[in-house]
Amino acid sequence: MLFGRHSKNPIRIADKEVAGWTYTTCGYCSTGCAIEVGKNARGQVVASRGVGGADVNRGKLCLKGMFEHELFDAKGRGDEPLLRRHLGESFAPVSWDGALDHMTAEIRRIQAQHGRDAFAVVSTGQILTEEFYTLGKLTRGLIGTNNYDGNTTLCMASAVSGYKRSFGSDGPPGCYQDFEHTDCLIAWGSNLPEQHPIIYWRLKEALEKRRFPLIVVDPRVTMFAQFADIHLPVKPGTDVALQNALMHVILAEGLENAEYIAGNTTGIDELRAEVAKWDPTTAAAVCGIDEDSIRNVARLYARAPAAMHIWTMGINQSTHGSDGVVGMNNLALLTGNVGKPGGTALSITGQCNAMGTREWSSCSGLPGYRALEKPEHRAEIAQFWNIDPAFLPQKRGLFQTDIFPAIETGQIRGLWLVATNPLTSMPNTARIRKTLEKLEFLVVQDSYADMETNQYAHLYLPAAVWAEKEGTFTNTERRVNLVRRVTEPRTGTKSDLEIFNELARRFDPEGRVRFPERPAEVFEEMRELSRGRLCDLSGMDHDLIEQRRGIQWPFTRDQREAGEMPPPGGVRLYTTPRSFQYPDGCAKLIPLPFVDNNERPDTQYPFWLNSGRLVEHFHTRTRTGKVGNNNKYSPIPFMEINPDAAVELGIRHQEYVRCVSRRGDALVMAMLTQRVPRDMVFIPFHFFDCVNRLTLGLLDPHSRQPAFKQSAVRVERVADQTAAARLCLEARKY
Ligand SMILES: Nc1nc2c(c(=O)[nH]1)N[C@H]1C(S)=C(S)[C@@H](COP(=O)(O)OP(=O)(O)OC[C@H]3O[C@@H](n4cnc5c(=O)[nH]c(N)nc54)[C@H](O)[C@@H]3O)O[C@H]1N2
Ligand SMILES: Nc1nc2c(c(=O)[nH]1)N[C@H]1C(S)=C(S)[C@@H](COP(=O)(O)OP(=O)(O)OC[C@H]3O[C@@H](n4cnc5c(=O)[nH]c(N)nc54)[C@H](O)[C@@H]3O)O[C@H]1N2
Ligand code: SF4
Ligand SMILES: [Mo]
Repeated sequence: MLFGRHSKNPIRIADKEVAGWTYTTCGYCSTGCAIEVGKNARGQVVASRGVGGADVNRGKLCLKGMFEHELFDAKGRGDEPLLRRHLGESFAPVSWDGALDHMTAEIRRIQAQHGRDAFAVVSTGQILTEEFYTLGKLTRGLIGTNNYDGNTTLCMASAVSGYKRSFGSDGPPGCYQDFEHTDCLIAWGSNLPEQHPIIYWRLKEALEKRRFPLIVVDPRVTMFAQFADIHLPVKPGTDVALQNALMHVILAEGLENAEYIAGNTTGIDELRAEVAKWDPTTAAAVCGIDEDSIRNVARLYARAPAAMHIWTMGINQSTHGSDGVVGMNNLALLTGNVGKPGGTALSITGQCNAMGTREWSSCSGLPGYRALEKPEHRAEIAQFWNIDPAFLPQKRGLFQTDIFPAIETGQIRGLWLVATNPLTSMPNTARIRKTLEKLEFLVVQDSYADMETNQYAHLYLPAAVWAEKEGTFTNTERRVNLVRRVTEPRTGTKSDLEIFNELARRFDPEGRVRFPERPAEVFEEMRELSRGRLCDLSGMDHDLIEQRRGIQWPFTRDQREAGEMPPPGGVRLYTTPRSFQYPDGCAKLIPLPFVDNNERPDTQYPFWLNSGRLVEHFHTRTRTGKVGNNNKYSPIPFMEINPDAAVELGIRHQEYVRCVSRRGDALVMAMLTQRVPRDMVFIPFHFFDCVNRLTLGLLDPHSRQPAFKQSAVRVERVADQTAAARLCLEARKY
């Protein structure tokens, strides 16, 4: 195929000779793009393309989706289970039966010697919902440990906690179609163009049809901030102060929706008393946003016929993460902006299936948004699974960020990691190393054997990846999408579902608890359990989901039987009066006193350390680090630093520097850019032994999510640039 000039140096794209395309769903971020993967006549996977008829992406894909087919055969895939008795030894191959027998025996030994909860499980937001559900049944129903959580504690825990506190349940109430209806959008701590490029494209399309104010709250001048009508460069970790001031103006100027508040909420008097303290002058001194801007934004937001918030990690990853979510919910409730077209508080989810794990994994509760704390929920699930209800714990156990400290103290002796790489993704990784060394038994179940945490594993289980498997993902707007199997699992690997099922047979040889083998059958169990719940998907099945290119929940059996087909986009929650999940149907307005507890810059460590992502890479690069076209853009660790700060330190563009915090140091290349203020550096977290050697990761009191975006560092120029370049090149790994 030829592009551009046809005579001189035309751009030539090789014909991939695709013989057939298979429909599936992208496995990177939570946007939920429908993707088709092409195979040639020899059965080799050769191409990816967007699906035109899918409401989410309408034929588009971002840089990651476009090359996703390359990851099946990427370097570093595991080919066989590996075992070693002691960490000092090298791994030896072991059969699947040998591996799973050994794992069962070790779990039983640890539980017998130290109690059931001494074995912990940490999973992910990146496997299929059917796999989450099955892992939950195995962990809660057969293994019986309460120390079971997911990497979502690093990611969406604050959103979950904030939704639960405000609305009585998790579940993002809005959808992408809200962009088409809103009259004002505030985006908090989200770099949408890079992290959710296709949601951003949906927003841009809506803006091209109909102008409305776009307000971006982010201490960095991201591409999103540059594109905004108003950029509020908030001081790190102070969003709650800004939210309180916005509420102060709304209430002081009588811009609230009194009728909605009276009919649908409780707690207005307590909220009023707290926000009375947050006049714009007081708040400006804390959050760094001038009082005129605060008033202007409050009026724009409250006077808009429909107004919405979106947010991502700039809010969640903070010591006030859960409060920041409640703050947006408060603003939405005060102005009656919940459950109406264009009026919502929509958390932009992170991982492809972070929603699936929230709904079905049993990590923080029981399937279908049920709570361990409620006896009737425990009884329902126990009966459905055919287990003794007394076997289930009566309250949730430790969060991921508390499981690691419990390993330090010897309370937890064994750990099973499913699709997560804490040695790169947790804060303060020097501490994580020491923690992992203490484990008597660590199992790593991952599609790639070269992921860093495997350095500390006793047993490695090679899992099939993405569309080598079949099942569903739920995206940001509660849309259940189907991942169809495109290609067989790589030789030597097993799907995560199969691994869970084989373990279940070992823990329950009589087959007392049912563990269906086919993903579609697992989905049928979830369908039954979802009936009457907020996340009701009882009207769906795999084929219908594929046919409709994804279906948003709720979609009930009654709707299906009545012949009511789900609309392509635009299903919302809490659309009728008093339909919140608290017993009285009202949402809670919650006062948010502000506590300033971050590690702040001082004379010794004069910079804020901010961290996050780049469009071309996904997380710890086990996938994008090996895809040529993605890795080319940023193959080595770097840091954004303001040119004025760099001049003072004698640092030139692209020189290597050492970044030092109270925890450790990291070598990075300095990129001089006005994107960061003078007192801040930003380091992407994709690189091993890099930014998370520096981070403190103080925890949010409600969600236990770490404040990855607020630590203090100093920056030193490295004298020997050649040696530094060599070290950085070595560290790039791929
Ligand atoms: N390309 C790509 N896309 C991804 C991912 C990826 O790794 N790569 N990961 C996916 C996942 S799991 C997630 S969770 C999402 C994350 O998506 P985002 O949250 O959009 O990405 P981040 O870069 O982590 O952080 C967003 C912004 O928060 C800002 N921020 C820092 N501190 C504050 C603060 O105190 N207040 C405010 N208001 N903002 C602040 C940062 O400057 C940054 O620009 O992306 C998903 N999409
Ligand atoms: N400093 C800093 N740190 C951060 C963040 C930040 O903004 N700043 N963000 C945090 C956030 S939001 C997140 S979500 C976490 C992510 O942190 P992690 O979850 O630890 O990072 P990933 O690289 O996504 O790890 C997922 C692993 O799953 C494997 N995998 C992929 N698909 C499959 C599969 O189908 N089966 C199996 N068994 N394995 C599979 C991948 O190879 C990879 O090793 O990082 C957190 N850490
Ligand atoms: S936006 Fe997200 S879901 Fe869509 S192609 Fe890119 S990574 Fe995949
Ligand atoms: Mo995330």
